[in-house]
This record gives sequence, structure tokens and C-alpha cells, in this order.
Amino acid sequence: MSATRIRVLVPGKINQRVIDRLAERFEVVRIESADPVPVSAQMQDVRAIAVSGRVPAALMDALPQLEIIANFGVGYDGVEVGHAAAKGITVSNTPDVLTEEVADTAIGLLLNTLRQLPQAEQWLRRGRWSREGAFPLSPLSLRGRTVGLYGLGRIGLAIAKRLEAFGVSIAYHTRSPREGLAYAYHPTLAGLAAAVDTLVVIVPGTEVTQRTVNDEVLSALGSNGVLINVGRGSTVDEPALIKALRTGVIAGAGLDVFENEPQVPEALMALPNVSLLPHVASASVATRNAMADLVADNIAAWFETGKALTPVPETPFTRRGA
Ligand code: A2R
Repeated sequence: MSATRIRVLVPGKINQRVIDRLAERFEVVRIESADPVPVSAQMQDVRAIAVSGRVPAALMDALPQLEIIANFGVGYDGVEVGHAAAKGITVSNTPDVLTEEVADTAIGLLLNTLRQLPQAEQWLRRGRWSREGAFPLSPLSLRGRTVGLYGLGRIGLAIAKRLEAFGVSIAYHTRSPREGLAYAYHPTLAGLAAAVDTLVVIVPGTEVTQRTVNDEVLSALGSNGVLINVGRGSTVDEPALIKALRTGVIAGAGLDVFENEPQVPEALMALPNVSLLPHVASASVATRNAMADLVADNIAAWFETGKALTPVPETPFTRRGA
């Protein structure tokens, strides 16, 4: 079968460059959303999905010829990967190409949170500097802090390397320690939180990490504590965080991700001691272009060589007959 006739389904919105790149060699079928599952004759021939969002098990079950799901983003928590693995469907993601960009944003968010730089800019823009004088001193600073990384994979390590240049102490928690690093390893998250005053979350959103940044962890972080989340909103117990920020259990938080995006709780937005971003950690034109290319290249490689370029560890498959 010629590659030009292969049908690729795109449920929901995705970066336009993914569509443009796919359209060069495939027939792209777009649907508004993965829910409800579409039923049409066209679906019988769909062999690939490109997605920035959700692929539920029911959608996989509705596509008998489906071979590969190419996810836009390194985190693929929107795809029911266990179901895909059980059915022999390959899932690919976009690691590495966004690592440095996300690490840069994490540092920016950390500094914004500690030094209140967005609020200071608003002070200037609203004419308060000339009318009222200097912006109030920031109660918090990066100086003298100990930063704990919850997650030390590709992005966590890139954040740690940047933090070294800031002269802060660095520690981390993962399930197994990384060889050859001088950072202090903590076998439990609560233990890490107790040992640091700044916690940066950069683990995947999985059933295991869900709401693991909870009351206990926030209490352990303490009243000078600052939480930064550039991983997934599901990892933080949002109501517990709001309570901790309100009552001084911790001092502040910087968040790029939320439990129910794009909805952000009013209670969180009303707090003065938070810095909030609309999930923009990888959102530059250059990095999103590189992610878009990798989505299209994964699908092209699958049909040309029988292997995805960057399959996720749960689906290390090759194409039958390739
Ligand atoms: O636990 P390990 O040794 O596999 O370390 C990984 C860690 N991690 C966890 N740490 C503690 N408890 C867990 N249940 C747990 N699950 C995973 O997260 C590793 O250090 C890190 C993941 O690193 P990478 O797979 O290299 O992912 P990358 O590219 O750094 O991206 C991380 C996440 C994405 O999944 C998106 O949700 C977000 O950043 O953009």
C-alpha cells in the first residue's frame, strides 16, 4: 500500500505544523474531539492518530486498523497507554526537543514566584512607581535556598544543571537514584520535602504520582517553603495547596499546570503569593515546531521503517511485517 493513502486521524486541536507536515504524505481526517467516539466508514481505515490531548480506550477500540498514536508532548497521560500496549498499538511522545525550553521556563517561574517580578512589572505599568514610589521589597529570595527536585529525568536534570549556576543546594526524589550525581537523594517525597525549602515538581502525571504533593508533603516543606510545578497538575492536591498557601503552611507557589486545565480555581487566582502561567513551559514557536516535526516524523518512520523514532517505554513494538 502506498504511504500516500494511509489515513491519520487528528482528534481535537493540534499545532498547525503537525497537520501541514502530515498532509504532505497522508490523508488527514480531523474530528472535533475524541468524545464521543466517532462512527463512520472512514474510521475503519484509520491507521494512525496524531494527538495533543486525550485518546481514551474507546477510541482505540473503534479503530480496528489503528497501529500508532503519536502524542504531541513528552507527557502522554492523556493517552490510555496500558490499553494501547495490551492491543499492540505503539504510542510515541516528543522527548528531548522540549527539555531545555521547559527547564528555562521552570527557572523563570521560580524567580517570578520568589521575587514577584510579574507583580513588580504591573506596578510600573499601572503608574504606581511614579505615583507611589518603589515596589515593596519581596519577602522571598532564591539566596540561601535548598531546592528539591521531585523527578530527575531529562527535564529535572536540565533544571538541576541551571540551578547549580545559581549557587543553591540541590536534592532530589525519584524511585531509584541516578548514578554519578552529587545531589542528595531522598527515597521518599516527604523526606525530600522536609530536607528542602523549595520543591520543583517535574514527574510524569501517572496513577502513582497522582496527588502525591499533599497535606503531609506541604507541611514538611514548611512556612518558608515554595512549590513550583512544571510537570502535571494531577500530581498536586490542589485544594490542599490552596489551604496551605492561605494559612501560611507554605510561603508561595509557582504553577504552570493545573488539575483541570484550562480551568484554574478562583481561590488560587485570588491568592497574592502565587505566580500562575497557562501551561506555557514548552510554548515557543521554535520548540513547538520541533515537537510538531517529531509527531509527524514518528508516524512517517513507523510506516517507512516499521519503528517509531521515540516510542514510550510501555510500547516497544515494531510493525508487523516490517
Ligand atoms: O522514578 P524514576 O527513577 O523512574 O525517575 C523518574 C521520575 N518519576 C518518579 N519519581 C518518583 N515517583 C514516581 N512515581 C515517579 N515516576 C517517575 O520522573 C524520572 O526521574 C522522572 C521522569 O523523567 P523522564 O521520563 O526523563 O521525563 P522528562 O522528559 O523529564 O519529563 C517529565 C514530565 C513529563 O512526563 C510531563 O508530564 C512534563 O514533565 O512535561
